[in-house]
Parts: sequence; structure tokens; C-alpha cells
Amino acid sequence: MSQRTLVLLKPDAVRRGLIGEIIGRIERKAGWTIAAMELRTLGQDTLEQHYGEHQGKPFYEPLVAFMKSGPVVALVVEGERVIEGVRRLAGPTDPIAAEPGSIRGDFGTIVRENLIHASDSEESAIRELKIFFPGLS
Ligand code: IDP
Repeated sequence: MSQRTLVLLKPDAVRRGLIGEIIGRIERKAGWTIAAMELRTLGQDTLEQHYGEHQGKPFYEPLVAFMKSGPVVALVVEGERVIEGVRRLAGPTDPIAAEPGSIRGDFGTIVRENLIHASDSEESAIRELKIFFPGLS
């Protein structure tokens, strides 16, 4: 079951020089490939669309400010069960609760600055890929 998922390496990952480390973990999974990748600074509109479901929550405004605080790496990753797979590599939202061995578990301490976004379902992946890579066929 080949799928596509949207991955964002968040501004903390880029600032801390962890792009290679994180992409390396994704690349080493058998058969997964990077279908598109770009370093870009996100604007308010994109973030409102991307994180729309969280609007009104206490963490929403600081999250958007953080996501605008520096460039992110946006990637499309393709391969067998990649949606569930990248979520497993990332670990749960809270990096302290995340298992060592996962990206968040190995490198994070702060819930907001948890290094990586990965689509959480097929429906989210389709929606998010349209926002970040509208030209992708
Ligand atoms: P996910 O990224 O693990 O799917 P979501 O619940 O969709 O988690 O939340 C989106 C992002 O918002 C998280 O990755 C994290 O950066 C931030 N976030 C979520 N909950 C909190 C919180 O309670 N405090 C601060 N930031 C949060």
C-alpha cells in the first residue's frame, strides 16, 4: 500500500542542524523515497490552513509564531505505509513521553518545539499535500 505523506522539519530542527539526521532516518527505511523537498519560511495563511483544527486552543498562537520563526524543510515522502510509519519514527507529540529511539524522543524536550510534523491519516495527508505542494501530480 504505497502512500504519500507531508513531513515538515520544524524551525527548531533546522536551527539545531538536525535536517540530515532526521531525513537520514526517513531515507533509511526500505523503499521510502523523497518525492519533493524544499526549504521555506511559512506565512500566516499557510499556517492557518495547516493548523486550522487547533484554532482557538491555548497553544495555537504560540505554535503559529514558532512555525514562522525560521525556515522549515517541507518534504513529500512516498512508500509503503509511510503515513503510519513516519508518525512512528517521530514519536508522540510530547517529546518527554516519546520513546528514546524516536526522533522526538531522542532530540526533544519541549512540546511545541518537537522537531517534526507528519500527517496523521490518509485524509490529512491529502489535505496537507494540497496546501504545501499544490503542483504535485
Ligand atoms: P502532532 O504534531 O503530534 O500531530 P497535534 O496535536 O496535531 O500534534 O499538535 C500540533 C502541534 O502543536 C504539535 O506538534 C506541537 O508542536 C503543538 N502542540 C500540541 N499540543 C501542545 C501543547 O499542549 N502545548 C504546546 N504546543 C502544543
